[in-house]
Amino acid sequence: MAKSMYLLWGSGSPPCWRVMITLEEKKLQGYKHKLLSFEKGEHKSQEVMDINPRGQLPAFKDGDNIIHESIGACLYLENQYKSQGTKLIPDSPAEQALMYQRMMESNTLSEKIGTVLYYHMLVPEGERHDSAVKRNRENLTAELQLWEKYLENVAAGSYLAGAFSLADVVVYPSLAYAFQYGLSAERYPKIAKYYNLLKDRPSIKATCPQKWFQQEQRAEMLKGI
Ligand SMILES: N[C@@H](CCC(=O)N[C@@H](CS)C(=O)NCC(=O)O)C(=O)O
Repeated sequence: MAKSMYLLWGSGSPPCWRVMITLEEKKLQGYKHKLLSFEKGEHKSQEVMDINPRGQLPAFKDGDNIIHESIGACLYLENQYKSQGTKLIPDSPAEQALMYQRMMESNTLSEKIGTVLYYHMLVPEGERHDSAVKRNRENLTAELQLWEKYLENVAAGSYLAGAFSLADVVVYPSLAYAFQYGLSAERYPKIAKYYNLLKDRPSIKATCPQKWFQQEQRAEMLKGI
């Protein structure tokens, strides 16, 4: 069954990582995949555009079924393979509600991390406005403080919505990405504890972006947030 699946992905991309973690958790190893280079613009290739007309990664399909949104792909895999591997959507209404809530809130988290990073990456230094830099950083700080609260009682087996779930699959890569870009573990001790509790989970370890190990130094764009 995994043989009918094809994932086009880029290393270091949190949305791609989500899908890969889900495939591991659902014991779907053996799926076909291709690593593409953002630097070389391979995400705009015809092969990607045929699956995802936005030219973004991940681009995923299962047979003729295309799901080119990472959260959609994670939900699809859990629903298609409910009884296989880890159960990623809890049964209890309270935990399920929390899981969906946190999972969808990850969109805001990713957007706020992206706003700070892309402003830095895309706007040349002399053209940056202090007011925009300040506002973007303040918005991200407020967002991270919220996640710090959400993770107040984090412990082994007690993650974003109780046991490990799709909420963690979806949120974890964005938080790991933030640390990769210099987020301070001292300022966000609960997020750091969460990061450390999950970093050696087999599905996460097996799929952790190789690109991050190749960098000489971590980037520092989120330092001081
Ligand atoms: N909402 C999409 C976002 C995908 C996305 O933004 N992918 C980035 C990599 S992290 C990308 O391909 N960027 C290249 C571009 O937008 O041209 C999802 O969750 O799958």
